[in-house]
Amino acid sequence: MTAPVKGPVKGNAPSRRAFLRGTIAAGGALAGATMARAQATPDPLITEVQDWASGLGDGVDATPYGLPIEFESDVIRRNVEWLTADTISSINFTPIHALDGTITPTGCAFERHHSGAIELRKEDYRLMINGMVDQETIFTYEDLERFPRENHTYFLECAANTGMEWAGAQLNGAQFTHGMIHNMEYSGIPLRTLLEEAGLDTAGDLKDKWVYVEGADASSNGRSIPMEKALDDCLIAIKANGEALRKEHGYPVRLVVPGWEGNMWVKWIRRIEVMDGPVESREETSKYTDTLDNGISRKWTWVMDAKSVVTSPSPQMPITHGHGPLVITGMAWSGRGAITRVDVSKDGGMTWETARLAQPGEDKALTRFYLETEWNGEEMFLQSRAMDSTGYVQPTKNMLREVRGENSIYHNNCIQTWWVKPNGEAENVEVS
Ligand SMILES: Nc1nc2c(c(=O)[nH]1)N[C@H]1C(S)=C(S)[C@@H](COP(=O)(O)O)O[C@H]1N2
Ligand SMILES: [Mo]
Repeated sequence: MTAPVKGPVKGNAPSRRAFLRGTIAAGGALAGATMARAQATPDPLITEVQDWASGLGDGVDATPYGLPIEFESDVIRRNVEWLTADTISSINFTPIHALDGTITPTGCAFERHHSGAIELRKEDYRLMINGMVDQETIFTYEDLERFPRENHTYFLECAANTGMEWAGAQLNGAQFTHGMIHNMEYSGIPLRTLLEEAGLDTAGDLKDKWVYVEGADASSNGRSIPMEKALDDCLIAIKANGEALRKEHGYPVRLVVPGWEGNMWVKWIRRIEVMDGPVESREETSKYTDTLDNGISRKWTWVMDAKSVVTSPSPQMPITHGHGPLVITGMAWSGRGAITRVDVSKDGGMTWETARLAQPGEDKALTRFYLETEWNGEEMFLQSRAMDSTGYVQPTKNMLREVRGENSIYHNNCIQTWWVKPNGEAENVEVS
């Protein structure tokens, strides 16, 4: 068995040496067995010259733009066929169970569209700002590139993420229960800058003013955003993770609405109208609202509340190694601020241990957490519970149901439970 922890360990993690000592003490039989086996049958991977060391690799011209190596070909976006009638107005899911760190690799970042991913050349791109501005303005892509840019990392979560889990544990995998999320570094122009360019007096009285934003695709996906948010931190993004946006994420330009539900992040954004009220479009009335038990729907539920999930172990990431050191990991995020703490429970929420944040939580971005622990085949009901900089604590499913009833689809930020069995397999379950 190799060393369970490589490199320097920060924060409240056990030191590497303590960890190794623990391994030998607790998993002594296992470590001993591994060493004995190595002596009895020499490992050809160690004793023999392998193909990859005796031949030549690919030249630098073989892969002008790289994809993951074939051995990782199962780490892909997947959809759930029965969820939608067709793949045009549909969704797929980020393979969060297999990822680490916080940045979502663009090629496997989930997509959601209402009328398909369109192909729009930069040359054909136009962004119009109209309505209650001094100077109705049309920007080309090149125009946008001439404004000062900012870089920020934010998560985007579809309001429907975890939406199939309201009535009970449904989908057996973190990818499917929590994979309508991605976290990218955006380069873009503050929306405020462009509104000012169109002559909006941002120092004037903007109370009750809104912007209505829409995309160039057939669905247009129009949404109303209160002016305060529009001027606060919204970005007109032209790059994600350092490169041009992918077609499916809104090439060449998308709106970034930090911390707010994914539907507002209009892709292929073509128009921003300054108005003196909201439009009450389809996407903000019959969709993306939450109907309570009394039949009344909650509206303007823009902010994505604090949430977290253990990504490994999980149904798609069973424990396959032996007993002894186990790394439990997952991610946490909050649309209201930064993640300040994540607790992990192994007994369905009766007792909690504080996990180690890989980095201090960042504003409206994913935070990675780890709990380095020992596992000796005992059954676990694994949960994680996020806390954010406003003091908000992620609720249990039952707490959420008490307030929201069971009619909801959207905005389910409840604590998730994975039942980890003695054989290391995991299953999506509920605890009461
Ligand atoms: N123009 C346009 N923008 C859109 C959509 C769309 O269908 N058309 N879908 C929205 C929804 S519901 C979500 S969750 C996010 C998904 O962004 P992604 O495809 O980058 O994951 O885009 C939003 N922006
Ligand atoms: Mo969405």
